[in-house]
Amino acid sequence: FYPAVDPGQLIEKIETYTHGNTVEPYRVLVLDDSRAQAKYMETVLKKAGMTAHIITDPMQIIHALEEFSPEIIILDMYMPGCTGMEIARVIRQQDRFHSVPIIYLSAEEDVTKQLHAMSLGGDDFLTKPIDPKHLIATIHNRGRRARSLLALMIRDSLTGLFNHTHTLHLLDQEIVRARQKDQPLCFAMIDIDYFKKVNDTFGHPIGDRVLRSLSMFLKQRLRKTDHIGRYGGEEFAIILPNTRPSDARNVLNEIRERFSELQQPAGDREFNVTFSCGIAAWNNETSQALCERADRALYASKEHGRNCVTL
Ligand code: GH3
Ligand code: MG
Ligand code: MG
Ligand code: MG
Repeated sequence: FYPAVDPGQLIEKIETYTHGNTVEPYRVLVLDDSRAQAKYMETVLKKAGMTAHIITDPMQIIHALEEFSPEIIILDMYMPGCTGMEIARVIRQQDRFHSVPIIYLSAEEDVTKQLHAMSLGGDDFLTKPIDPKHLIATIHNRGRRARSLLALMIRDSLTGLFNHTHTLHLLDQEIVRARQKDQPLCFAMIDIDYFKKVNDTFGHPIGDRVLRSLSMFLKQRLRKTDHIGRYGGEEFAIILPNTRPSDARNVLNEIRERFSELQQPAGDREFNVTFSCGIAAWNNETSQALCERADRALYASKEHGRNCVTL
């Protein structure tokens, strides 16, 4: 029933398929009520250099999504008590997994039924017994597209920084990490001063260029481990993991000063732009509470006359 896998041969095939390029292993979640089938899938996926997570009980799906955060999901069509399509619907209800590729797996050979299953939230349909090469090729195709789509979805197109939603997602992740590792964590909010005036005086395209200039500036001056997001129009958010409050304040003050000295070109004229900043050090609170405190600190900087950092 289960075709024998020759690991050596399989890996050779996969290397040809991926042109020897090393890709970050795809995280694949498999749900199949047959333990033997699930184990077999696990073997195939691992031999192909993927990270597999196997579940046999449909009730575990929500927990598995949370814990494993899969990039691709393989679902058995028929399980006791529920169908793969029902599970797909549950998966699709989660914002984060709204467009994760779902591959159905079944002995179902009726094409009409296959197409019906695909219309209900699936992306591919593979029939059992599975051809490992076909399975791996399908995962690679779906995975590559999913990753490039995701890369677009998490970024802001003007600046290339992380967008609002992803910045908050990263903040939640960093809070978990700070708690686990018992490390300090700082969150900073930046808002450009009198930006409306920049637009009014020099025009919107020049305003856009200032936003890109500040983005570049932040990227150059912050560490690789810091996360920079465009929080709103002319607001930026910075997550500084493993950073003490006084260090965060020093770094941002330095950046603030250097940026204010930067000459912004506008045709044959030049002008200067400043920003205000508010920092909050994580205090075992929720990300929302942390953001609110950073926002209040930013407001205090504005009240204080702008072009300054408040901790
Ligand atoms: P303050 O010092 O109090 O922050 O004053 P401000 O003028 O910066 O604040 P306000 O929030 O009143 O104005 C923000 C302006 O930012 C208004 C909006 O037109 C402009 N803006 C927001 N997004 C963009 C964008 O993507 N491009 C450009 N060019 N301007 C933007
Ligand atoms: Mg089954
Ligand atoms: Mg603003
Ligand atoms: Mg502003």
